[in-house]
Amino acid sequence: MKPVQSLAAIHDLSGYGRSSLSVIIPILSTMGIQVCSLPTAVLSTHTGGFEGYNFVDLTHTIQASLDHWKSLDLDFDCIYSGFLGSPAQCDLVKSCVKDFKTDKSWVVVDPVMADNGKLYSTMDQTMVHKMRDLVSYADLISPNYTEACLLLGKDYQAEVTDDQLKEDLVRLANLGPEVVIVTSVPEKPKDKYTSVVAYNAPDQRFWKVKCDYIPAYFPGTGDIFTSVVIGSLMSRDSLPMALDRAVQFITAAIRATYGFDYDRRQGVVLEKVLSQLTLPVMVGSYQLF
Ligand code: PXL
Repeated sequence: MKPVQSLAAIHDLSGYGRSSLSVIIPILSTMGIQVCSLPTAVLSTHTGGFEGYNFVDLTHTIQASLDHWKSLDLDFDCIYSGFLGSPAQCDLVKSCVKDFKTDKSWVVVDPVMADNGKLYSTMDQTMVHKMRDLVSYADLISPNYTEACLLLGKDYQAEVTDDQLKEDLVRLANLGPEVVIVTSVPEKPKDKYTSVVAYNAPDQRFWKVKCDYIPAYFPGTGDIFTSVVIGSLMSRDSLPMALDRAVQFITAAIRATYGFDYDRRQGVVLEKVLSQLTLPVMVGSYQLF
């Protein structure tokens, strides 16, 4: 028996600015899960607001790493992909799923492509198209609302009703995943609330966790959110409990950061709140909707 559960993390490594592997590894390690990294790209900084970043696409290295892992007869309890360095990497993620997924593994695809209605600078429509195919291999996906609209081929809307959201969640689940979580959903009034919604296709239940909107954008919060959800589900929390834990953690991280006079491109001050992940989750605020 393995002493701890293991996870293959297919994400970039950004040197400066807390995102992707720089937050995924500490979060999941703190939650008792071994992270095995398959870097998709190496960047000097993430792409969220820094000019002139150095971007090294690692597409050509991935198959050889997968082959080596295969020769070691590895398997993973979770395969988790995020920021990909090229559209071709979607096929490499599929190959990783084929070779390393067991009956009990979870496949999580966070289709990192865009936020606030805009594609990130390294992303294009080919990536959107390939990502739409990749999500059909996932058990769980966690797009933000902008990415959800891209996957569904619709324009980003700054306002959305609950009925429209439910329709979007079901359409996303119809692409393949059992569980769909959508973050950064606009709520009214816009400058006061935001929410996370989820749909669990097997029992057809819709969940919502409403959160206070803090008027500051911090890159990397999507990676933090999905990592906490994964750690929580792998520790056998229910889906709404995992959502609550992740929302509470993100809220704590943003609150711990917001008070500093600080360059927000660095992301949230994860180091100040990481230990909260070892505490039991507080009474939640999730609801069916
Ligand atoms: O947090 C998502 C993310 C991951 N990796 C890189 C990014 C971003 C978002 O901007 O630029 C390199």
